[in-house]
Amino acid sequence: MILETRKLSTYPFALEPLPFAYDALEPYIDAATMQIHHDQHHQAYITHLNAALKDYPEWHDFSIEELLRRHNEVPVTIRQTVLDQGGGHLHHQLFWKILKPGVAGTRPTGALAQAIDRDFGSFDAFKTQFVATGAKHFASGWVILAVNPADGKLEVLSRPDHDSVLLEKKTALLINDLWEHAYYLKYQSRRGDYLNAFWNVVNWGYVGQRLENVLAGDSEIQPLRTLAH
Ligand code: MN3
Repeated sequence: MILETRKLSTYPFALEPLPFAYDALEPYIDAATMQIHHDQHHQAYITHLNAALKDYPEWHDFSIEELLRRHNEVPVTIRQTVLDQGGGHLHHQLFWKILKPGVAGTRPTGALAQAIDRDFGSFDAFKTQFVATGAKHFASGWVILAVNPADGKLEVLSRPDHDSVLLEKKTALLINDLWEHAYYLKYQSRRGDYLNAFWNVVNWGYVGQRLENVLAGDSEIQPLRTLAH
């Protein structure tokens, strides 16, 4: 099982199945959006990423996190593709794990709840900031609850396109997709309604586990391997 997971995490990258049915997040996220978003948009990022890497076997045993963090070493001919399509793959892979049916009304617990109270004042204040940051973000991108592994501090930010906070040495704990493909079929221009509905489908257990992993020193910000070449 561990080997399978590791295999999925390097070239050729593969689309993992959704861990629930397309309609499982109704009425908050509709089935048609989930199917198109996962099967077509996420698959397209993976297809383009693999196509770009195909002729560069020296990069085939790197995880997507490593490829993004080392983008300045990736051949310039595929560098922007790795950032764009690879960032899209990384973000969507995380996004599907953050979503969960049947969790409306749940909230963070443990270390995550404490960190949110410490850095935002309260859970409600955090949610307000997350929604406001997502609502005012111009055009496509992501709204992100990030942690800085250096000091454990949480912050809410937004980034354009598929720009990953890994490049800023931070770890994304919770993300929401601000691209119109994520909400337009159901919400059209009402991005704020989509952002508020999101709270009904957040897997707080998984988000909390991500923070605990970072606090235990097991973050995606590992020291980079020394390259052979
Ligand atoms: Mn998307």
